[in-house]
Amino acid sequence: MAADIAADDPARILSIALVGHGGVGKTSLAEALLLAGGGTKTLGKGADGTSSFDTEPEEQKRGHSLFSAFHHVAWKKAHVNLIDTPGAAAFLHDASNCLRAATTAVLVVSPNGETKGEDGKVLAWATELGVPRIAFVTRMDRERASFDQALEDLAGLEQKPVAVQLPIGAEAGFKGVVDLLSGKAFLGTAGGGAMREAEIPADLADEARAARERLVEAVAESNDELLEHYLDSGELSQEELLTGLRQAIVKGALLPVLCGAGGNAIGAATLLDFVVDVCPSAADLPPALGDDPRTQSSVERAPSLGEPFSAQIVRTVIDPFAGKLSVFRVFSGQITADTTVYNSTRQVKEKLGHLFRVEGKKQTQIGKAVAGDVVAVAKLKDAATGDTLCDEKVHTYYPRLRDFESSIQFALEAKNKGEEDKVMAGLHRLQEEDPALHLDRDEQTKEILLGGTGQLHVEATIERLKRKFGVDVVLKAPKVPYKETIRGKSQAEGKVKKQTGGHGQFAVAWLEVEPLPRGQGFEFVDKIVGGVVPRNFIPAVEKGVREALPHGTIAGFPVVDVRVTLFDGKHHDVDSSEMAFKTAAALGFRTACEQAKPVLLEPIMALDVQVPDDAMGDVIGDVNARRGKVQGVEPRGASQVIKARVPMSEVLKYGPDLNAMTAGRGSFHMEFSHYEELPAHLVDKVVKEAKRQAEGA
Ligand SMILES: Nc1nc2c(ncn2[C@@H]2O[C@H](COP(=O)(O)OP(=O)(O)O)[C@@H](O)[C@H]2O)c(=O)[nH]1
Ligand SMILES: [Mg+2]
Repeated sequence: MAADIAADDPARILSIALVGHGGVGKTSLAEALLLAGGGTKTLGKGADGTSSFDTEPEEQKRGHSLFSAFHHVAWKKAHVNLIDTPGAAAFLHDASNCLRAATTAVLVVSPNGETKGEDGKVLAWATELGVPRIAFVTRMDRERASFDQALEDLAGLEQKPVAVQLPIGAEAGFKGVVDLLSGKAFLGTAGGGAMREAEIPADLADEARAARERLVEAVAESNDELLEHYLDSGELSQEELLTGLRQAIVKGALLPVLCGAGGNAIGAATLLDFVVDVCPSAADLPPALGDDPRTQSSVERAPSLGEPFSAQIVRTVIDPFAGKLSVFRVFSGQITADTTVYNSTRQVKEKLGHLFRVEGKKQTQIGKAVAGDVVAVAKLKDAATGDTLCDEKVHTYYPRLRDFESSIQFALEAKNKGEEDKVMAGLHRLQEEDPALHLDRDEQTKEILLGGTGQLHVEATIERLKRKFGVDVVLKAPKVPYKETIRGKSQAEGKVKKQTGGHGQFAVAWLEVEPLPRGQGFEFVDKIVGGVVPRNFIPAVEKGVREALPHGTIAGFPVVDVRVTLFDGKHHDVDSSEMAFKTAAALGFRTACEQAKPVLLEPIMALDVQVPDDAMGDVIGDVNARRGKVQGVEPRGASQVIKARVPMSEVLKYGPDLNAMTAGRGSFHMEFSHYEELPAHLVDKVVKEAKRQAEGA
């Protein structure tokens, strides 16, 4: 197959990740790219189950992607991996992971003034990961579609947009694109993904000339050498233009903007042309930066075949029958099936089985994979998303992928009594697929706690648990993960003394507690002098404190942001033991905390609400009523974005309320921001509720 010949050479491998907010048209564009590349015969659609990307029932039911999906096409002797990512706020973490696999991120945007917070966010993540970026304005066939509007919206983001195409026609009359690089027009063809070459329509000729001029200038300005040459000669050769543009993309100096209508398969073939002709291939990118864990020095792994093999897992798919599939991007070297590799994240060797190319829901077996490619391996024992796989002998470690804190947590129980273990086992498997799920157990109530990046995330997880593992659960009211800390400094004695008859128990630990800055967690300091607590018992003291941390003195919430100093104590040559010191430490810690002005902390969310002008007053009033603080309002297209900080307990069911307030015209994005002290007048209520739950009411 042609695709596989190209896939032997990093210079001919490109991986594009389609990113952008939910509903903008990424999956439709991915289907169009697949059709154009001959991977399918007809344009797939999520709604009728023919999608190659939205293959899970939970995605088809909702009409949007929950997880990234992979496919590939062969185009002009290059191998192009297609990565379709989810854009919904609650699933954006998966886009973040899969961006790591891309050689170019394609920001898919709307021509109707609808950019959202998620767009800026994914673009910034791509920048952080060093993934070059371009933009594609889709749905040009829609009413009031405006390419200029999209360019204006993009100008609000960090990277300077520059048109490399112009749309031919608009709305229902949208027909194709003018390619400013080649000076040719390309028109969509009925039913297929192909584009037919044509003359630039006469009425667009002037506009195209001016736009090309702007493009040449922008490219020249992105590079000192080119600029000098351009100022001297007044032009750039075609070669200089293409190379200069490629360099500007790699540097992030320019954001080239293309257009089309993914839903009608117009502009997909011209996007592939641009990707292959202009975007950097895997070989054009700088080496990946990692560490060698043995020497603790940093290493660079170039995208070439001669380098030691290194790769990072970007996605894990769990199938209850077929097992686990780990999708990884090869950064350097090459790998064949049945090789033993080293997982430097888990510090274990793993034997690879067959290698696969992921094609939507299906996989095809391949013999090897080289630097730049994105492939999969089945049934790795210990590996999870984010892990580095490397040469068994020459080690590489890549930093973990971005962590996502829960912004919501639900307590849940098995619908059928006795299935708790099955629920827990299933959730553990799903967690392997989805590292943004947080699984916990409430020690007091014995409930399973499931945290995620949004209500939608948790609900979809429950649906998948049922479908894949056949267990049903009941979601209880969402829980707010309160924490406890102290405001003052205090010292207390923890003492264990049972010395009546036989072998006794004796330990005394004097502990001081004091607050640490917010977010610092826990620190243990040993200030024992003169051996009043023998060296060998000091770890037991620390352990005793650590074991007491999860259960604070106010309402049993975890204690954070404290420094605990062991500064004095007593021991007995015979009766002291690790157990005795552990218990004494826990007692001393609790007493010290009780005296150190303990307080409750509540999680605060960063909330962005996008609403039409006329709903702004209501939404701001409502944010204030929820103890929120509005930090600013920014215009975005025809609407306003209200940026606020609001306590989590006040926005557990924000979605439906916002819908009611704005008649469905508002949207929001929410994520965890930080912890703040719970206002005094609310403490009683939270403590009572926690006690009620602890008593199993
Ligand atoms: N008119 C029009 N609608 C489109 C186009 N592309 C996508 N859509 C529609 O927009 C909605 C969201 O598309 P989808 O590709 O799932 O968006 P995603 O969430 O970004 O993957 C669907 O109803 C599509 O039918 C297009 O080019 N033109
Ligand atoms: Mg999608």
